[in-house]
Amino acid sequence: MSFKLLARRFYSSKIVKLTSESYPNIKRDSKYGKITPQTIEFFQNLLGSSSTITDNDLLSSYNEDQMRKYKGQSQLCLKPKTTEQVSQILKYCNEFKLAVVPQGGNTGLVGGSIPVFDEIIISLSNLNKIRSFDQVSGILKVDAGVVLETADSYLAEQGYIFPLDLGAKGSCHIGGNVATNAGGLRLLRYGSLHGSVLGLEVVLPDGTILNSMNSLRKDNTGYDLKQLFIGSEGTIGIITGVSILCPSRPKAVNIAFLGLDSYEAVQKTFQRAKNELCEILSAFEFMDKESQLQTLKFLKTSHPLAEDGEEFPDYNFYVLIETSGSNKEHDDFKLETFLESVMEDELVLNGVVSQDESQLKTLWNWREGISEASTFDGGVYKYDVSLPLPVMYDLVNETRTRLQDADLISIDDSTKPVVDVVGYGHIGDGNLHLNVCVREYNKNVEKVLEPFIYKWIQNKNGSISAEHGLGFQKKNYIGYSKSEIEIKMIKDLKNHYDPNGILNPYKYV
Ligand code: FAD
Ligand code: 2HG
Ligand code: ZN
Repeated sequence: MSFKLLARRFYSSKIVKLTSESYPNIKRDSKYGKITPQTIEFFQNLLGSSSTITDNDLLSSYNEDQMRKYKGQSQLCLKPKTTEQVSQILKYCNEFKLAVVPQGGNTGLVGGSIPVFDEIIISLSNLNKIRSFDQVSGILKVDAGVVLETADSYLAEQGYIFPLDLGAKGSCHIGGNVATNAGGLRLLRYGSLHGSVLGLEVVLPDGTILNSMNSLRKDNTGYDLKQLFIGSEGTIGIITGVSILCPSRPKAVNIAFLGLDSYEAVQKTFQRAKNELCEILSAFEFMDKESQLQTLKFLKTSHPLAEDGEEFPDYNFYVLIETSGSNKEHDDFKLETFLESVMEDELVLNGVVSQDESQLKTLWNWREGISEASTFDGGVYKYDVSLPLPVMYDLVNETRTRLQDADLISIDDSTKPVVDVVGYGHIGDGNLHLNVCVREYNKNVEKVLEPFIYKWIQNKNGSISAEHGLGFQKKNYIGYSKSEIEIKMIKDLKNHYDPNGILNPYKYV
């Protein structure tokens, strides 16, 4: 059910441009120090040579994001193994005003984990131990660098599940998930990390270790400080440990993959699913036809709803419904009754239901694979937005029309930079993923899309980031979703805890 990021085999062979070349208005801030032979020596003594990476070939994968959109010029990547080492690193960097970028699994989609200039990369991948698990309460304590899938497999053995799942789970870190407040595929069931994270261990920019690895569900003693770091995208502290409440693993899981005619029908089916599936509904994801066609190029197998002899079915929208419960017979009956009724009412035109674990995975692939498939032609402009459901899909249509008006889009004509516009997402959370698939990154395309999309969202009282964060991509656009007073409070907090601005500069704060 997850995609370990592959060796970039789907991407164009074009060389990735440096972020500083793509965005020449951003200049390196001269207040930051530069690394010297003494700096390297200090870190080699602290961490050992194998955890102090200076070789350019080895650095390249840390300097580039997986969309091949952002590229930094860091000359140094540090891989601490303990919280104390993270503390020593930040203490030193703060003293010499050396800018740093925390990096988890580097699966982020807004350029937050990539240096813009020569910032030092602090990779958490060696801080990767499961610290403890309590069988009674379901509380898991881990180092920040534990890969999400590793934690979930560990929990599966204990009869528990990690309360977050996403397509990048084979690579992303729990620390990175918390730093981005990742939403994922089952937020509908398990809620946001703001609710399930019970405690954090964080190293502040001056090296202070803040330890609040609580096991308490309830603690009303003043400000809930951990919340500040959930979704802070590495701008105010480095998360080194996470304590999180995990639910019991459902024993019965079903997937239905459905074909529908209109976005209207998608919304009505969602409403019906909530009412009729109630407590067993654990995911409700929607996909448009274009997203499935893009995924077809990537997965290269026939679509689950294709009839014999067909490669691809003819529906405008698709929905994936997951049910999770404890009694298979009960859940099967409930899902069947639901499907019969929505088909009778002609909301759903066709559908398949998984019969075993392998079919379940195949069906999820057609949803989880879209993100990576969208980069198939060379690159992608990604927008991850919260909008009121009734107008959500209008944004996809209007973006496509705008690109057509600018004569920038064609599936068949390879001289046009844009291949297609695809829309999909977590409809249960009011979260649309709008992906503009391009043959190569192109400033004319970017100008047509931005700030148009952000303004559109603001007019509809939406959010310009539902779950991926602001990072580098949306650094200039925070004002479309936050008020001046909110932005001032964010800056005040940043300046208070990071007066030298060493943590993740040039990003959204
Ligand atoms: P990175 O990409 O390494 O970093 C992300 C940000 O967090 C950066 O700003 C970085 O500086 C900071 N950071 C990382 N680790 C730490 C730390 N320990 N302390 C402080 N700051 C840190 N996101 C969703 O919300 N929902 C999805 O469904 C979803 N699906 C995805 C599917 C695919 C195929 C891909 C490629 C990405 C997806 N994402 C999704 C986006 C991404 O946000 C998540 O993959 C994940 O939360 C990022 O974790 P990471 O460890 O890779 O962090
Ligand atoms: C998803 O839901 C992820 O698949 C990624 O959040 C979305 O790549 C994207 O735009
Ligand atoms: Zn998502």
